Amino acid sequence: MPGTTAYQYGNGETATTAYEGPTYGSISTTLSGGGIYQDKAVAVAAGDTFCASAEVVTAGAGNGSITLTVHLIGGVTESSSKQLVGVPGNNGWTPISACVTATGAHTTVRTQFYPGVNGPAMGIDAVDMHASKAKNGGFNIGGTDWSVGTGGTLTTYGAGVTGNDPFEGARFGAVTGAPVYQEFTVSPSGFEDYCASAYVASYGNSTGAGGSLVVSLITNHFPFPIVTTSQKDFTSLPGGNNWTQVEACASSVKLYDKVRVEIVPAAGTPPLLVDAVDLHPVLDAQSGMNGATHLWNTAAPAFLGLVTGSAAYEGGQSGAVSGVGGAVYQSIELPNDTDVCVSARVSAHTASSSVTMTARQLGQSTASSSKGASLTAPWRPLELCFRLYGHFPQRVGFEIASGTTRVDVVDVHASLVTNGGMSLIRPN
Ligand SMILES: [Ca+2]
Ligand SMILES: [Ca+2]
Repeated sequence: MPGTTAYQYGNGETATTAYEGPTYGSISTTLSGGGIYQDKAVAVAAGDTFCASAEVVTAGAGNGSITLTVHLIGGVTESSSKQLVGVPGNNGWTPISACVTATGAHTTVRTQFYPGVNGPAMGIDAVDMHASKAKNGGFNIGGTDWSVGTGGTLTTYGAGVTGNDPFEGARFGAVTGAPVYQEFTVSPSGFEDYCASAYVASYGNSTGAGGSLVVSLITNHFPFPIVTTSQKDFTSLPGGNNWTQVEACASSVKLYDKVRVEIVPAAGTPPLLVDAVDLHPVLDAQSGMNGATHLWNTAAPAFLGLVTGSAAYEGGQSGAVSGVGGAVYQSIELPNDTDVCVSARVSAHTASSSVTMTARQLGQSTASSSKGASLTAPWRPLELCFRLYGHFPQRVGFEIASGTTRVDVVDVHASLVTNGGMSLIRPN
């Protein structure tokens, strides 16, 4: 865009290290509306939803600002944005995301970043954009597409009404009394995992809302359907604009007919606020590591166990990976020139641990992308994005550097953004 400067930086070239992989993007602008974007031709119908996310930082010292917008172009443009101000510098990488839902037809989805005009250069990495099955997941067009359980309420608000601003876009949802949910039929029959994420908060400036994000895979079976569920429970959420991201992934060993995503408010707590609900199928299996891990591979000397109860991030169990120098992975086979993003939650099971989440093409010594982390007890999200060349499987998983690390909600999915890792380097 006019007035915009864009670079790709490698590690060691600036005070900022790439969030993932060897390089990150850096942009600044002198003109309003300046920035970078990428268009993807998609036949968009009313109700279709797209979610974009990335990691951003002020490149070097300072506290810059940046806006991520998903535009639906062709016809009357529809957009949703998330602005961050006072973004930390150096290596204070911060997640950003937005979801847009079409109310009419469009031809193109545009993922765009606008740095603050005349502000410091902003770093961008791990850019992901994909279709979400959850329609109106941003509640930006009111309560459309959501069902409310008996005795429950769903109210949507814009900024400046309740003491909370939307996490993204124009509005957010407030849930009381019963679950709000969406259910859709999988055709002909699903055999994939589904992962969901959402941002949640407590109404007003109170602290204390709680509840669950639930993903269910439903098999029609007379007289009662078989429901395989995974859920992320949360309590004592902060209010104001302190939105918390939660994730859950469900796996089924049976073919299923329907998928449901639910936001369940806890009884006796303030209204539960929700925004940016994203639900999508994933390319890996046993993504939630809930009770079974036999589809995960181990490379010696790695060991994969399960931890339960409060040690798990969601769904009752998490994986626990150990064995320094080994790896726990799945082989993902994809068409040539596919863009893929991977996210997961990790936490130290021992007092501290370190692990590198890696995508590595079979036969290549250089990883397609990787994201290392030194961990203590709190759960941390990790993300990476890569572009697949050639027809060889990618090993996606965790390489173990020290201690035992808990892993959960391992979400491998195709992205509609090309080179989201900002490191378009072909393997040798
Ligand atoms: Ca919203
Ligand atoms: Ca789990």
